[in-house]
Amino acid sequence: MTSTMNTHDRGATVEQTGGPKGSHSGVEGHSINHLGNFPADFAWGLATAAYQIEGAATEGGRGPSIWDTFSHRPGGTRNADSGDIACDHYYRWATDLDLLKELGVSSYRLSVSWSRLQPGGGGELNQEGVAFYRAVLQGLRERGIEPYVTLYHWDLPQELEDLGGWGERETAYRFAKFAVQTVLALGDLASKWITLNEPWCSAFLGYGSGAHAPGRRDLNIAVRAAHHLSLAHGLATAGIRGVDPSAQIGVTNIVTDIHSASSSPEDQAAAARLDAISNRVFLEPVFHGRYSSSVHAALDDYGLQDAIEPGDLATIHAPLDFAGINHYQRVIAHNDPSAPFSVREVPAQPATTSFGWSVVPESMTAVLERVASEFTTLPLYVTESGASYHDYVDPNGHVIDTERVDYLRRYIDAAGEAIASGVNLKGYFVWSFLDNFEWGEGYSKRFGLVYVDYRTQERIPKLSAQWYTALIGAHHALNARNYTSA
Ligand code: IFM
Repeated sequence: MTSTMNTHDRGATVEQTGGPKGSHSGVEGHSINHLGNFPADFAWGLATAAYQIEGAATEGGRGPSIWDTFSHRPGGTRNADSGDIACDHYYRWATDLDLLKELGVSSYRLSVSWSRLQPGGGGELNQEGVAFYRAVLQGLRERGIEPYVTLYHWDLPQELEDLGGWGERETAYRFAKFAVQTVLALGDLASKWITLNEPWCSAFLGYGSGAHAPGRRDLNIAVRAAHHLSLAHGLATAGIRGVDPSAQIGVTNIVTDIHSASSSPEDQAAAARLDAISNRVFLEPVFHGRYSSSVHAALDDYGLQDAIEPGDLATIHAPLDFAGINHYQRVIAHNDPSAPFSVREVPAQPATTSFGWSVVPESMTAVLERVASEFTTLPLYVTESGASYHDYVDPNGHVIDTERVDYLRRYIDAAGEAIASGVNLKGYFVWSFLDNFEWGEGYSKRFGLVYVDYRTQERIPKLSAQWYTALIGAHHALNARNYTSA
C-alpha cells in the first residue's frame, strides 16, 4: 500500500502548490490570503462516513441497512455499485489512521454504522461493532487526532425501514435510544457528537425523489420523515446529555446558497420556497424552535403540520454546543409548475465539478455569515466541503488534482473571509479523506484527498493532500511566529 507522503520530496508550501516544484501551470501562487484569520486552535480535519468506506457489510455481526438493500436492487446505484467492500476500511483502519496522521490533521469526522452497532435497530449493542469503533477511536487518540462522531449518516437498519422507516415517529425514539447506548459505549473516547448528517438528504432524497435509499417516492412521507429526523435529533440530544453531561453535541445540515433566476416575482417566490424546503425546514426548528410561515406554506399540504405533536418543537430546540454546516453548492431557482414544489434548480455557473456542481467560493462566505446572523451564535464547523473531479494516476504514479487544490484554496479562503467578518468558525473538515462510495453514484465520483485504487485498495495521496498538509503546517508556523513575537 502506498501510504507514505514525503512532503520534502514534493516541496510543497502553501505558496507553492502547483505540484512538484510548482510546475503545473494554472495553480501557482495558491496561497491562502486569510490564513491569519483562522484561530490558533482551529480544527483542520477530514471527513468520512461509515457506509462509504468501511465495507465488511456482512461481517462483525453487522446487520443490513437501507443502503445494502438499495444498492443491491436493480437500478439502485450507478453500475450496481455497493458498499460491500468500499475502501475496506473495516480491515485497514489502522493504516488509514497512520495516513491521517501523516497528513497532519488535528481532527477527523467519522460516522458509526447503526446497523453495525445495533443490527436490528433495537436491543443491546453488538459487541463486535463496539470493539471496532473503540479500536478506531483509541487509534485516533494514540495519534493525537480528535474524533467528531456522527451518529447517523444515512444507514438506517433495514428492520426499521421495514416498520416504516423515517416516515414513522417510532424511528425517532429508536434513534434516541441508539444514540444514548452508543455514547455510553464510546463516550470515554470521544467528546464531540453530531446527531445527524444532512437530514435533508435522508428525507427528501430517500423518501421524495427516491434517488437515495430507501428509494421511496412520496413527498408526504418525505415531509413526515423530515420532521421525525429533527425530532430524533432533539430526543437524542436530551438523551445524551442525560448520560454524559460533558458531551459536546451538534447537528450537521447541508446549507445551500440559493439565488433567484430572475427578478420576476415568480422566480423570487420559487427561490424562497426552495430555501424553505431545503434550508429552513431543518435550521428553524433546531435553532429557533419553530417552523416559519414560509416552511408551513410550502409543506403543510404535504402533512407537515399534521406530523407535529405537542412539545415536539421544544424537544427539537434542545440546547446545542455547535452547529455543523456542509456546503457544496450555489443553485439558481426557477419557478416551474411542472417540478416538485414548483421549483426547478440549476447549478450556478461558471465552473462545475464532475458532479456538475457549481464552484462559487463566495457562497461559502455567504452561508457561514447567514447561519451566524440568522440562526445561531454557536461555534460553527464546516463539517464537509469538497469536490469531485476526474482524478487519475499519471505514469509517475501521482494524482495531480490541481482543480481540487484550486477549489480548496478558494473555499477555505472564503471561510477565512467569513471569520474576518465575525463568524465564530472553529473547524473545517474537507470531504473526503478517501475516495469512497458516493451513494447513488457508486464509485464514479471521487472526492478524496487520497486516491483509492479499488482493485488493489492502494491509497495514493493526491496533490490536494500534499497541499492541505502544507496549509496546516503554514497555519501552525504562523501561530508559532505570533506566539514568539507576542
Ligand atoms: O458523499 C456525500 C456525503 O456522504 C454527504 N455530503 C455530501 C457528500 C458528497 O455528495
